[in-house]
Amino acid sequence: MSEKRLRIAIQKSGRLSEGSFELLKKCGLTISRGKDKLFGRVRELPIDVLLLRDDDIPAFVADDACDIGIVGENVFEEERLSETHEAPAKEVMRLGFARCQLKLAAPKGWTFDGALMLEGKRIATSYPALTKAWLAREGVSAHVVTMKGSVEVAPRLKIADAVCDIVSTGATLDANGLAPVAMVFESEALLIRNANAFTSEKQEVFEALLTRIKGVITSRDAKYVMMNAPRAAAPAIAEYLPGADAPTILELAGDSDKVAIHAVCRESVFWDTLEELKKLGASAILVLPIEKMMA
Ligand code: PRT
Ligand code: ZN
Repeated sequence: MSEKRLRIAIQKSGRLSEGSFELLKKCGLTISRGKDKLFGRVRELPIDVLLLRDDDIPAFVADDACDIGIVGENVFEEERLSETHEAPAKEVMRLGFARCQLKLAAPKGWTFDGALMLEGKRIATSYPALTKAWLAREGVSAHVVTMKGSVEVAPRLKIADAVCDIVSTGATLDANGLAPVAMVFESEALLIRNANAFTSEKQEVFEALLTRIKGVITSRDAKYVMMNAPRAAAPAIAEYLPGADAPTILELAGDSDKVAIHAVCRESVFWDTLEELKKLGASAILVLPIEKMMA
């Protein structure tokens, strides 16, 4: 691999890969994959892509095999707490996808009345460092049983009394007779980087990529909102628009009492927002997606 090309590690297939590929695509990057499918080359910028298992990504980035990577915060933090690397990878930014929670869950029959109930109990998890850190914070001494997968079956097999596992919808816990009882860690996809300074060529590519990623993230929830309204209602409407800069207010042709209001809303615009705008006097409300945005 060329020393001049920035190397990014992303998950080959799994819950992070779709979001990672989509992010790179929205940054205007197309990846041509090699025959082995483990290596890809970006056409538009000097970037190479390594497709790995998510668990290997923090170490590949820490060891300089890759410059940057996209990984779940849960995996990143578990690796950081395990202190396996002298110079661990560093977080660059949160990416807002693959959101999930690491939760403590117990058999549904338990009446859980606080973390101290776990004193002396066995807790099965794939995240021993995060689980132990939480137990220490709660002042509880419990036995942590590390499992690579299928953590949710541990109580039924009498390997453990409770589990500490990733939850998204909660369906897996439910199907295994377990209920969440405490939140241990909240996670989303992170962009991480090697701790050492990049060469000037790589730094330039990194900054260009970062600007694009920031543009994608800020425009993701952003909407261009347009509506007509009585001139007198404009200040109240401008105040109400979620995360908007000062809106543009234009007089409507042939009606000096009515104005068109245009604004970029940086936060989600929900149906109840539209209903509220209507109550304030707005009509002909349009909400348009924004494809790209650069500050
Ligand atoms: O093969 P590879 O090692 O790369 O992938 P993997 O199987 O280890 O990981 P993968 O693809 O399942 O998850 C990658 C990352 O996605 C995780 O590290 C989290 O950061 C994030 N993520 C988001 C999730 C989930 N949502 C999720 N629901 N990771 C796992 N799950 C599992 C969970 O372990 C449990 O088995 O889904 C089940 C629970 O889902 P619900 O919806 O039933 O609650
Ligand atoms: Zn994995």
